[in-house]
Amino acid sequence: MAVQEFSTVQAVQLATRNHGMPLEALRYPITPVGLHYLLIHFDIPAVDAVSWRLTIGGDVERPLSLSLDDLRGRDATELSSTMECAGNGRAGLDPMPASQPWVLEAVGNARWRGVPLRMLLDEAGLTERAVEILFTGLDRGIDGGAEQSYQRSLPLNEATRDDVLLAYEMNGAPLLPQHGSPLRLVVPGWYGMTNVKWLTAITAVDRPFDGYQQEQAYRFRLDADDEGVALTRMLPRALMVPPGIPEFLTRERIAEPGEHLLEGRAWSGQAPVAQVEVSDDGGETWQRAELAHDAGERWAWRSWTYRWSAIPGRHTLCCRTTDEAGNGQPLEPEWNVGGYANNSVQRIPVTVSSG
Ligand SMILES: Nc1nc2c(c(=O)[nH]1)N[C@H]1C(S)=C(S)[C@@H](COP(=O)(O)O)O[C@H]1N2
Ligand SMILES: [Mo]
Repeated sequence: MAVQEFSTVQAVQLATRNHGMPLEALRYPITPVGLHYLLIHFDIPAVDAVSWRLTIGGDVERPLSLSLDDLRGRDATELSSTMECAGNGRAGLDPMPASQPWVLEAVGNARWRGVPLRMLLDEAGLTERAVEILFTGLDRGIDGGAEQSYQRSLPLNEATRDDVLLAYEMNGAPLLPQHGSPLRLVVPGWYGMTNVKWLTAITAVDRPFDGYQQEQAYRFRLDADDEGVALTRMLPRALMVPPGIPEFLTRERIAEPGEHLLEGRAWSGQAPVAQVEVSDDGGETWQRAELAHDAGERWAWRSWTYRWSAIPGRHTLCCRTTDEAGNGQPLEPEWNVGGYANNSVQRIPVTVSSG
């Protein structure tokens, strides 16, 4: 995992397979599917949706094997949920940990439709022995030196929440191959890795799952010897649509003097968003932004706006959010081995022309 073993071409190879959401797409309340970010550790598996079955087994009274039509025949729930990769912000760490080189674009807000997981767990009947639910995807590969299927687990109290879905639709259409067709897990509020795609098996297990993606990856470790803590819910973050126009190669912003309506979105998996603030001097002074009245969907990002009077010169625009539990965003990131959970404030240098 040494930084020097990860070449520029390897970083570009990951970045082109796993695209981000261009930040101007923050303007859409629901991210169009093609603009939603993607993170695929291995290959997109070939799945025949007709012969595909989901098995529900392990420590259950009545194991189930369900086709897509069986699932579509159950009562459905639909909800909007913001999903963010735990590695979002990794490229802001120095040195950058060897992995998908996200700057800030590993996020999207989609409308998911599917069957509440809880309904199927009730049908199958968990036994007394069950302590966690394990989710297995059809994709296989090698990570951390070990061959594996992509697998993650959830403790029972999270797995049985009403809003945890087995989703077969994204934004009103069947899931696309890259987003987990025909069925994926959606766990609102948790970082992206929790939302297992290409589901093939759901297994009630009698001890905490210790697979690679649970116990090795996705832990916040300060150094290689640090046992660290497991990543779970998304930390708060606000992002803005970069104002003005970009220079092609550097993507540096040029804006006209005068009033600009800055707009963006904010979310937190810990508690509802309480406020958003904007700075145009690199974070020295902060002003309150206006939050839209769109708090109805708990797990969807909140829209915010701010009227910025741009005067000629160089400025660094920043935004940050605080949630109702008092969690905020630091000005500087904390380096960690995996490059996770860097929710330090977004900084956008803008040159305002003299008109
Ligand atoms: N089976 C499987 N599920 C997976 C992954 C994967 O590689 N394989 N990647 C996870 C990670 S790290 C993220 S951030 C989200 C990304 O979901 P998306 O590509 O639909 O945006 O899927 C998660 N589910
Ligand atoms: Mo991720």
